[in-house]
Parts: sequence; C-alpha cells; structure tokens
Amino acid sequence: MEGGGARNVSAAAAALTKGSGDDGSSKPLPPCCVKAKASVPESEAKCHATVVSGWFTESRSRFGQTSKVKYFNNPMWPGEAHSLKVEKILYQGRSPYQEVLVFESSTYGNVLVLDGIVQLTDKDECAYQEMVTHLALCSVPSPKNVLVVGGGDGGVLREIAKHDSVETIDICEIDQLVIDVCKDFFPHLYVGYEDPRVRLHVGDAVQFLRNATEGKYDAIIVDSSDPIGPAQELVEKPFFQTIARALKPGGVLSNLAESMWLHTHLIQDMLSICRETFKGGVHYAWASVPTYPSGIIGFLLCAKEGPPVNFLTPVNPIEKIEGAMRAGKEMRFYNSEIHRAAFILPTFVRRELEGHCTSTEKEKPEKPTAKPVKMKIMRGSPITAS
Ligand code: SPD
Repeated sequence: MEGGGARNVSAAAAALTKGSGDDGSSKPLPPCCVKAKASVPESEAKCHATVVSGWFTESRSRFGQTSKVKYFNNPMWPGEAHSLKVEKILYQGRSPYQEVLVFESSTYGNVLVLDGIVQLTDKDECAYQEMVTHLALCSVPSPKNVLVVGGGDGGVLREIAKHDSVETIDICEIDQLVIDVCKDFFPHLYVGYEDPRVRLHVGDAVQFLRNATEGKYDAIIVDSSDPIGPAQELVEKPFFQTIARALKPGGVLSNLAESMWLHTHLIQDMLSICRETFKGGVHYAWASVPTYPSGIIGFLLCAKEGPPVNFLTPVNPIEKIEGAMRAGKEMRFYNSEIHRAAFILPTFVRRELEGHCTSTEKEKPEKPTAKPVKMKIMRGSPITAS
C-alpha cells in the first residue's frame, strides 16, 4: 500500500541528493549524507503495547520499469524507528510463542526478528553476546557451571565456550523454532551448540530454575527478548529469587537491561528488585549495539552474597584465558578495557540510578599498576615527569 504523499517526499529527497555548490553547480553528495525517503507503512505493521514495527515499501521507477524497495521498520520506541533495507526474506513463520522472521539486510547481514523486534544481526551481534557473557564470566575467578536462560540462537553459548574453566553449560530455551532457524541462517552463532559441554533443555526457564539444584551455578546469563509480552515475567521479583537460589554464594547474574535513554523506570525497578535479592552487589553496565533501541543496550550485573565480587575490574581477564583468543574464536568487541569502561555511566544516568546500584566506593579499589609519577616543575621550563 503506497500513497501519493510518498512521491512528494521522494522528489524532495532526490533534490537533496544532488547537493548545492555555491557556484550553482550540483555536486553529488556521498551516500552517507543522502536523506532517507518516506513511504506509507504496509498494512501488516505490527502493534505491540508500546511500539509499532513492520514493513514499508517504496516504489522506484527506472527506464519505465517499476520496482519495489522494502524496508523493515525496527521500533526504537517511543515514536522512533530504525529502518533496515531488506534484500531478501529468508524465513517467516510462527511458533506457539512468537512470530519468527529472518531477512537479509543490505547493511547488517542476516537479521533475526522475534515478534517484530530485532534480536540480532550478523554485523553487531558480537557486541551484545560478548558483553552479556564476559562481563559476568570474567568477574569470577574460575567459573565452572553456567546456565543460559533463553539465548536459543547459540551466540552466548559460543562465548561461554571460550572459557576453559567451564565444565557444564546448561541452556533453557522455550522456542525450538528459534534454535532451528538459527541453525540454518546464523551458523556462526549456532556453532555454540557444538561444544560438548552444552546441554540443551527446551522448555520454560522459570520451571527449569525452580527444579535446579540450589547453589549449582557460578554464573547465570539471561538472554531473553525484551520484557514486553511473554518475557514480562523475567523482570519480576520471583524470577530473580529463583535465579539467586540457583546461584552459588558469590555466583553472578548477567541480565539484559534495556536502554538508559529510553527505559530508566524499568531499569530503576529492575535494580531495586535486584538490590533486595542479590546482597553481593548490583551494577549497571552498557554497550553500543546499533540495531537495538537507541543504539545501546544495558546489562544488570548482580552477585549473590558470598565471596566478594568486584565487577568493575575483571579478575579473570579474557586475555589470560588459554585459547580464548585463538584464531577463529577472536573477540570482535569485548576486551578488559571495555569491561571496565562499560560500568562508567553518563552523569544523567548516574543521577537517575543513584541509590539503585551498589555504590562503587564500597568496592575494593584497584591496585595501582604503575608508580606515581613525580613531577618536577622548574621556573621558566616545561613540566617534566621522572
Ligand atoms: N531489544 C532487543 C533485545 C534482544 C535481546 N536478546 C537478543 C538475543 C541475542 N542472543
């Protein structure tokens, strides 16, 4: 479904692409500066409680031939979207839990969409999967038993498998269709299932956690979809209590925690619940993921009471783990420096989350790595250090 309005916008955009030199000549603009064109949304646009996602199509005429260019409108609520140009739809289906879509985009490679919301793309999946995993596993000395809640695509499994101390990796994913589709279209994530330490449980994670042996896990990583609809339960207190029960004393939780630009109230609520539940410390970290709402994602890092955990400085640095950086397993995003940087929050977030996170001052200060530099200041000469 397209409308006449789109043609006017397209004409204006076409004029813009020519640019305007002072001399009146029209210099072409580089592609990065070309303004987006608008079109009328497709009728199958999907409405969630707070967001709208779906397709829009633009008609293009060239040499008397009309072709259609399709975009997927990835919601960045409220009132924003990030559009990805679609090269080809690779899969569209429905499981008992959600709509599953995979398409090839022109700029981010293959894209996995669940219930109208982008979950991962070939290009930027590394940022989310590496951070949600290693922020937790590099904060404990020698993690052995790890559980993934959700994470059916296999990307987090792939990252956990880089830790040679890990003996068992349980994964509880509710949707078999997500696993099957990722096997076909995201083999570089699905590879995570090939590690012999992995044990797949297809089912409800809340039930799985209730049945888990108390104090079993060194780390639990919650890699779910956003907490609207079926994943709502995963941001409520009883869920965090079942997680805490399944963790060892001093065990850690890494949980996705939305965007600080868009969801401060949700983050505050999650932090408050977690502070009541995890007495070993609660922190908020973040990373850049261009295809997630507002281009970033947050992580909640929580520790169960027990041996102290200092999330802010990796005690188990990835660079020192045997084989973790081997050819074919290279990190694309995570390193120890970005680990430390991830906990540094912008001033407005610090203010808004004040009192919700464990204060950093209470933590053990980092040992100085270099001797303090002595400064010699001589009148009339440059400042020198010795
Ligand atoms: N806003 C989208 C958040 C999606 C988080 N889960 C992604 C799954 C990748 N393993």
